[in-house]
Amino acid sequence: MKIGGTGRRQFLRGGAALAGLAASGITSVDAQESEQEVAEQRIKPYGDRSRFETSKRGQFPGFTPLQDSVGIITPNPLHFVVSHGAWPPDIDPAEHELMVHGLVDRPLVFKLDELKRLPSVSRVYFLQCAGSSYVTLNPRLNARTVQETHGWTSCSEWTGVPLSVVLNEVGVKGSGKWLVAEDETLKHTISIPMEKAMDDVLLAYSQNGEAVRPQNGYPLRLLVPGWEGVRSVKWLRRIKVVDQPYMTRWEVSIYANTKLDGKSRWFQMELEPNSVITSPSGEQHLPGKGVCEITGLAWSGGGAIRRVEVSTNGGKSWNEAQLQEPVHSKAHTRFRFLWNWNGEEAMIQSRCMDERGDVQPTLAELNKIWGVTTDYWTTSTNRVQHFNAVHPWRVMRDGSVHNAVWES
Ligand SMILES: Nc1nc2c(c(=O)[nH]1)N[C@H]1C(S)=C(S)[C@@H](COP(=O)(O)O)O[C@H]1N2
Ligand SMILES: [Mo]
Repeated sequence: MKIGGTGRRQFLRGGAALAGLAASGITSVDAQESEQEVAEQRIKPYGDRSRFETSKRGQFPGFTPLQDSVGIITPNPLHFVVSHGAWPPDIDPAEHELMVHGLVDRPLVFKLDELKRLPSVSRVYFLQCAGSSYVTLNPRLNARTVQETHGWTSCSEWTGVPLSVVLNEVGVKGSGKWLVAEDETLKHTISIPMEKAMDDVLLAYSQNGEAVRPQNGYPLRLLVPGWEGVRSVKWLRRIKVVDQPYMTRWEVSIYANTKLDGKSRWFQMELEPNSVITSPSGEQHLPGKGVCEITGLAWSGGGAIRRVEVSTNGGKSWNEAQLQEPVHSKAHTRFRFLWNWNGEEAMIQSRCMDERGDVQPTLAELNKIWGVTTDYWTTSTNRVQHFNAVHPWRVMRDGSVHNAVWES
């Protein structure tokens, strides 16, 4: 017997017609076909979440809903997004190229496929916008939830080629001390010192086991671990090795901190130790007194988190929290502390220390470091970056939780 066509559909149709299965009481062709469809509906070739799950990024400015976070990995559809006025370009990976040139021995253009043939690594790293506290710091914006106070930080397992592999391939000349990275939209260029480029920077094409998503830089982005997010250029298309930083738009404007004397601090690359309690957090509600798990995230551009402490009395005393293992360097670190709430008003907060011994400051300590008063953060007309003060939440007797950052 000859069965027409090669597809499964034709096979079923041909086979059934010849055998007369329907007549013999065996499942009919149509039934078999719809079973196939039903199976696809059940399994879903590309899965989606339950209709009861509604966690989402803030509409603008794309904050990760940290209050819903568990563990350390941010789901890709909830990774925060900061794109300066740019729509994600619609890049065909088969067409995409990365040019590496400038002060090098052999300028090269890599197709994406060629990059993927080079040795790759996978690493868990956080990504955070240095302006993460932009909303926290602006009382007019009245940030209430941890999504609004800290939502410009996320954490993923990134896969890609170490930038050092590609730089060694092109051969950096002795005079090549910096590089300038440029994106496909031509709206975002940034300078990165050679030392960091050769250390742990990735040319990342994958995030949490799938291709980096368009909003986050598809098909190729830089991932500059532990440094302010602005350095991690999305939709990367060109790297030029140069002899000095290029003072590009973003590094000398909003990603600089203007101090009280009118001078700006530029190139504040590394992100300081930071942590926040994600649950219970602003606008959440404790069901009643008794056992309550306090949990949150800690991270530092200086390396691995060594210790996190939780206070439930406004910083008068501190308790050591448990860290989720393994602790990755320059990654979100989940901490947990079991609290027995007595039903009275309480101020809860966390602070962390990284492997260098750097400790997250309280607001008062941060003010001292900067030589400012709290007014500087709240009324400054200049955007202020790198705010990493200990963040308190106030728990009321009715179980409601409120942002208390300006009370501390
Ligand atoms: N091409 C391009 N790259 C970019 C940006 C951008 O606007 N365009 N924004 C930068 C900033 S300020 C941050 S904080 C991070 C945010 O990365 P994400 O949107 O994947 O979270 O990307 C950086 N890379
Ligand atoms: Mo940013």
